[in-house]
Amino acid sequence: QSFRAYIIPYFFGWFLLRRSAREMRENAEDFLNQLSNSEVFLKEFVSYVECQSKEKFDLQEYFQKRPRVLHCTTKFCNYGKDPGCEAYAESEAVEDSYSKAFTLNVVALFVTPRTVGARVLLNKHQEVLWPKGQERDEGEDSTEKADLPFGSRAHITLACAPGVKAVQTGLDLLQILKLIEEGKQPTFQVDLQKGQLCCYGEGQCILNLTKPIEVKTIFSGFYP
Ligand code: 2AM
Repeated sequence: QSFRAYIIPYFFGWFLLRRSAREMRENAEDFLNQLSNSEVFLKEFVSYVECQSKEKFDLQEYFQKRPRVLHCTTKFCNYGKDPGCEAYAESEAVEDSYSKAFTLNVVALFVTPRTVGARVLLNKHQEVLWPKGQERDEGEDSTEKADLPFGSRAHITLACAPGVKAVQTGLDLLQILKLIEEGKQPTFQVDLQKGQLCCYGEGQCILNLTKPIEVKTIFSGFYP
């Protein structure tokens, strides 16, 4: 039996520093407030959510479940139970980057009836920490479909609907990006303060920011 001198974390990722986390939360709040003021958005969105009273639907209340520590997951390990964790943990990229500072670029905010997230565009220094296979299409006929570009799934979960697990945020982002890649045109668009919101049906919308948001982070492991 080989001896390992470290414990594999629950997950690896970039963790937002306090000031960046505060800015990101303010941006998320602002995003939801603006969506709440858009009749065209709400009208469609409400028809895809489960709530008691559609008339009294409140977006901020609906998305109450928010992560305590904002982060961009690179590798989910479940303390070593997930495949490929040991190789990832021992990789040169992880060893070199552990506890180092990174500035991530948030290029879009997105919302679906399940999750709210921020899309992160990785640069080449950050891509070395991104595991392979995260962009795999897990749909029925996935063998025939090409994966989305490497790193497409990178995101920060900002909020989830009741009963929805955080892992859903990345899958929701992939689904939106897939629709865009397939050439689907938005069913409607809304001009918001920070850019144009493009909606692709079933309450899935993405706001491409005219000015990306830079967030300061530390790459580390998370051990709750
Ligand atoms: P997230 O990255 O979309 O927020 C702890 O659960 C963290 O690991 C969360 O941040 C969560 O989602 C992420 N996570 C959980 N299960 C995962 C999986 N199977 N693949 C990738 N990330 C996962």
